[in-house]
Amino acid sequence: MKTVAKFEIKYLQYLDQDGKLVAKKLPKFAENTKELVEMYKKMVFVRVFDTKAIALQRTGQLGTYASCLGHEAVHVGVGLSMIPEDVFCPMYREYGAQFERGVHPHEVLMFWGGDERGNNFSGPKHDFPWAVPIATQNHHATGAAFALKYQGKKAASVSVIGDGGTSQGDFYESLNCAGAWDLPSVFVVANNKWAISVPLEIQTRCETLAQKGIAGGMESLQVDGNDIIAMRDAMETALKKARSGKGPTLIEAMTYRLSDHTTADDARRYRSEDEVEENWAKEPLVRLRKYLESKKAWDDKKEDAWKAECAKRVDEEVKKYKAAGKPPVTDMFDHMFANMPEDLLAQRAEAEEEARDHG
Ligand SMILES: Cc1ncc(C[n+]2csc(CCOP(=O)(O)OP(=O)(O)O)c2C)c(N)n1
Repeated sequence: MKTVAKFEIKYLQYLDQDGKLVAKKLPKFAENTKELVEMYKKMVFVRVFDTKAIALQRTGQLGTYASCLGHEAVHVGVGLSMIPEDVFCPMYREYGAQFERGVHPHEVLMFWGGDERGNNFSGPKHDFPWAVPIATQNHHATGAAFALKYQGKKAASVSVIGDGGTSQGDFYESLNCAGAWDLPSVFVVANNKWAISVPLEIQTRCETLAQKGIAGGMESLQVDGNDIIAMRDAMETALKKARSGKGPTLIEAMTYRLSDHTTADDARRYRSEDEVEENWAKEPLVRLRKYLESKKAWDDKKEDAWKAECAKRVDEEVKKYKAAGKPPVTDMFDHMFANMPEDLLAQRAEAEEEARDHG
């Protein structure tokens, strides 16, 4: 039998878990230590925000919340690589990317507090809101990429999906269209090893999730998703390629969910403490911090001052969230249809009357 096709999946990493450089040469942006300090500070901000959001939920001040603990390098890396004209199609825990896109932390809190006005965020209005049905955002990204190409714009779409989401039909369909039509799209898979309680080993028999992109006919690679330098570098390269008409890319970002799936979950019921501990040693903030310390660009004093500044900023955002007040009850009807169907119009009127009479 002859072989008719072969493929390989490359793995990109610059910093190992001890903050040591493992590549011969850094990408240009990373030669500038000041730039790396800024990137580190952004990840710390996301972590401070995330910790506060969990505290708010635990004290009954927020609905269910999906933590991004451990994912910071993936999301900040994605956000830093995008231009305003690109279109972002997130799932539900990419706060680092969204903050970069101009979404305010209090808008994220509003969303998780059950207030849809949080989805009418301050970021680029062409970005998509959170997609809780897993994998639908990939269709949105493919559609947006088609529109960008059709309009002749030099911009691309970026979606993020989890490892579990890559088992969905929507995921394959969107890759197939993007590949067949050479669309300007970057598909990020945040492989955090768990889809709620389903571990990666029983999710798929594929050695990598990146190879699913090969089936869609696109260049695909794995990246150390806890190494923000690798993440940003891979994203910038893929986006440049997409914007110049050279087609889509799939990036599998290898990371780990250090938190529960959401605040409604208790991950201790299905995963070992040893596994979690092992992954704390690989988390994204520590390795960049170690690298920066080795360059004398960061120390405990700077860390404490920055964390205090982040806490202050986050507290201001929490105040804005609390000051937003209750949304009108009609909000749950008003954002889906340009022309609402008759039965929903009737339900809307009923809800309005109920709210008027009983508050
Ligand atoms: C279409 C659909 N099916 C099922 C669910 C329920 N659900 C919510 S999150 C989740 C697991 C997602 O895991 P993964 O894609 O790995 O992303 P992660 O949350 O780990 O980042 C499931 C099954 C959903 N939201 N949408």
